[in-house]
Amino acid sequence: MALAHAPTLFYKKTACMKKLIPLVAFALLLLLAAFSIESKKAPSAGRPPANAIVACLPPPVQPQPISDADFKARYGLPLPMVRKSVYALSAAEITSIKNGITAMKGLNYTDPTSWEYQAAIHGTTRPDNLPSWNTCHKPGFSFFFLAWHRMYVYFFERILRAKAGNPNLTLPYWNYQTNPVLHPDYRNSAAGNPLYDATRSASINGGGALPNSIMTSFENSLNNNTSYYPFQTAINSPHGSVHTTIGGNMFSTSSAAKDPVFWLHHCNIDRLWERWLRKCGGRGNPTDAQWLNQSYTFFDENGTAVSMTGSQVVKTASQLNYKYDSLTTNPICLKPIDWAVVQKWQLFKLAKPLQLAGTTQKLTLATENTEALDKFMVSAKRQRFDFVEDDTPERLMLTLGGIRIEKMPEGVVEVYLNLPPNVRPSANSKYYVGLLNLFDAEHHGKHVMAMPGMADETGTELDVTAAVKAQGLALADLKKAQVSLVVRGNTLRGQEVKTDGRITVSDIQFNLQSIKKQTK
Ligand SMILES: [Cu+2]
Repeated sequence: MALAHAPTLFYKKTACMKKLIPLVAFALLLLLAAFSIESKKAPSAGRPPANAIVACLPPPVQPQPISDADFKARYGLPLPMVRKSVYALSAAEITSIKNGITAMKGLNYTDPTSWEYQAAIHGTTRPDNLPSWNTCHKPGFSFFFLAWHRMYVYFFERILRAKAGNPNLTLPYWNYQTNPVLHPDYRNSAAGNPLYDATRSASINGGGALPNSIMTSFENSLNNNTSYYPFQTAINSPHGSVHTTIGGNMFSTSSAAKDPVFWLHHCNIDRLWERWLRKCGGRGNPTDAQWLNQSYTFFDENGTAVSMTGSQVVKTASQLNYKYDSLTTNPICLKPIDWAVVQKWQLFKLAKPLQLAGTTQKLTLATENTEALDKFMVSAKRQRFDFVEDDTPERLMLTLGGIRIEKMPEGVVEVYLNLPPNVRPSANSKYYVGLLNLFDAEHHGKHVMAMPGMADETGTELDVTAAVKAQGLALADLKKAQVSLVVRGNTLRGQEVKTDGRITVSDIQFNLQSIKKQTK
C-alpha cells in the first residue's frame, strides 16, 4: 500500500535536524526573554520552569493527511473494539496494560513509540522539540481540543496494544462520575508498578475521592449545551480540574501525559464527547471547513508518522474502529443545530483583581464601575435578560482570566454567584456556576508572555445563565452581584481534606451573548 504520506523516520530525523538549528536558536532567544520576564516576578509554586516555552514552536514534520482509503487499509478492523471502564477490567487485562507501559518505558525517548516520546507530544520541557512534540497547546489550538486528544489517545492505544503483545487490548476509561476514587492498581506503590506515579497528591494516591463539584460540572457541560463549541468550552473546566486535583505530573501540560492516569482521564473525556452526542436534542459534530480540514501528526505502533484531519475522527466506530461499552453505537437524533453568537455585550470588566488567600474569597460587584451595564440598559431600553428559549436566546458568560497561582490547593476552586453568608457552598445549589480552570492558568501564564496571540484563549469561561435564571435576576441585579471562590479539598475516608490556596484572578468579565439557531 502507498506509504507516500509516511516518510521514514531516518529522513525525518536528518531533515528535522537541519530545520531544528534555527528553531533551537529561536527557542533559546525566547527562553532568555521569558527568563528575564519570569525572574522579575515573584516565584510561584507548582509552575514548571520557563523553558517550557518551547511548547509553542511548530513541529518540524507535517506529512499530508492520510486518505480515508489508506487509513482503512492500514488500520481497519472488521468489528469495532470496545473500550471499557478501568473498574471492569480483569486482572489479566490490567497486567496486559502494565506490560505495554513497561515496554514503552524501556525505550529511548527518541523512539516515537516510547513512553517519553508519547508524553512529549502533549508537552515537554526537553529542548529537542522532535516531530509532533508540544502540539497540544499550540496557539489557536483550543477549537480542536477534543479532536486532537481523540487522535492522540487513538494512536497511543495502538502503540500500547502492540507493545503489550495483546491484539485485544483497548484503553480503559476512568468514569469518575460513577467512581471518583482512582483505581487501586494505579495507586499501588509497590516497586516496579508502572501504573503508579508518586508525584500525585497524597489524598489521590491515598484513595481519596475527587470533589463532587467536578462531576456536577461535567454533567452540566453535557446537559446545558446543544452546540459543539460551547460544549467543548464547558467541558474544558472540569477536565482541567481533574488534572490539577490529581496534581504532580498531571498538574502541568508539559508533564501530564507521563502519568498513566492521563490516558484513563482522556479516554473518559473522549467517551463524554460521545455521551454528549447521544443526548441528541440538536447536538452534532462541527461541520465547518476549518475544523474538518485541521490536521495533526501522530505516530503509529511502527513509528510511522500519520497525519489526520477532523473529518476523519467524527465517527469512532466506523472510522477508528472503537466504541464504548456503556454507549449505543448509533444514536437516532434530530438534525443538528448550531448556535452562533450574533451579538456580544461586555456588561462588566472588573478593575480590581479577586485575590484568594485561604479557603474562600468574595468580590462584590457594587464596588466596581457599573458604567457599561448602565449604558447597555439605557441604549437597549432593557431591564431584563432574554433567556427565553426561542430562536435567539441570550446567555450570560462569566470570564475569569489572568490567573496566577502562588499556592495550589489540594482540590478544586469552585465559583459561586451570590452565595449568601451562612449558606454552605454546594455544587447542587442555584449559586454554583462552575470551576476555576487552573490547568489552563498554569500554561497560559507562560504562553501569554511569548505568544500574545494566545491572550484571547486564556481563562475560564463559565455559563452563568442557569444560575441567573434560577435566582430570578434582572440586569440591574448584577450591580450588587457577588462572585465567590471556594476551595474544596478531595475527600479522604469520608472527610474533606483541609487545604487552602493563594490565587489571583485579575481579569473578571460578565459578557452577554445573543445567540441564533442555525440548522445545519
Ligand atoms: Cu487533559
